[in-house]
Amino acid sequence: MSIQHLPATASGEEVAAALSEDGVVVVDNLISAAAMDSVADELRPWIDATAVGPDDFSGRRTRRTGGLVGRSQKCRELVMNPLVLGACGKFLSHATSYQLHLTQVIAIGPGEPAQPIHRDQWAFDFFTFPRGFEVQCNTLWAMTDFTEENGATRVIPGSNRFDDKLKFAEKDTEAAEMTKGSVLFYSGSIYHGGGANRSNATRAGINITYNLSWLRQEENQYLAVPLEIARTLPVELLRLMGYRRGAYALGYVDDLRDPIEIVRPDLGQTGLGDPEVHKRIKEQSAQFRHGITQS
Ligand SMILES: O=C(O)CCC(=O)C(=O)O
Ligand SMILES: [Fe+2]
Repeated sequence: MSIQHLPATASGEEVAAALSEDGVVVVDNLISAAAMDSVADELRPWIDATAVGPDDFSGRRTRRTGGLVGRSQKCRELVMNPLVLGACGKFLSHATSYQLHLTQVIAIGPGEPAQPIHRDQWAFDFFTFPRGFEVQCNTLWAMTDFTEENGATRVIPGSNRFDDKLKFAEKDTEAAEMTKGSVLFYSGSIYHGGGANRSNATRAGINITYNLSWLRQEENQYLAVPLEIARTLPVELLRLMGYRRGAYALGYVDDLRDPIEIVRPDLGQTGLGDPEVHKRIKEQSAQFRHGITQS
């Protein structure tokens, strides 16, 4: 099976359908190479200041630079890209809401061996989620071209339906080759890993991932993005960062206040999350009441 490619004109539904089917899909040239170069210019000082990884999984010749919402205006636009949010909204629609899971430049330097093949959802303490129950929707934006030689992500299309905790080698996988400005979408359930970089240049991508709001975020957005910066961000982005209740009782502050009120006191009682989430929370509240009166 080979990796499907969709054009930038694809809809969120089409991306989500491909993800449900294969666990992986590339959207070609979602932004132009020139636009991606300007994102890279903004990130350069942060990447240059990042140390290489401490172990084989993070990569001893790989730099992982996070905190991108706080550090980069242009990355905020990638986080909020309408096609990405459309795809995540559909793919994770079984939950009350989803949230930003992590933001990270992954810059794989020359000579880095292949990363072990894994499922990203193993981050949740290796819990085995039911087959077909998706907890993550991931993007990896190509900052450089991704080629077999320079360490394009290795994936096993269709492995979203495999058993859990399997072991694979590089030969079982295929390279997700794509041009700068393209985006690799992949589920938390797909077996994959960063490729070996056998070239003499760095392969860089921006990993922006989203997960169900009832799970913990990999990157702590509340602490990674200083409150003074958070207060300047669009409300939709704040909600995505986790400043809202993730379900009826998740993430409230003191007297059942919605967390967005702490960042934006001006929103007061109107800040109860976006209307769709608020509707679902009200439904949950009714379910709780119903459950209690039945018992
Ligand atoms: O950089 C890549 O191509 C993928 C990295 C990855 O899968 C990870 O760090 O979890
Ligand atoms: Fe991964």
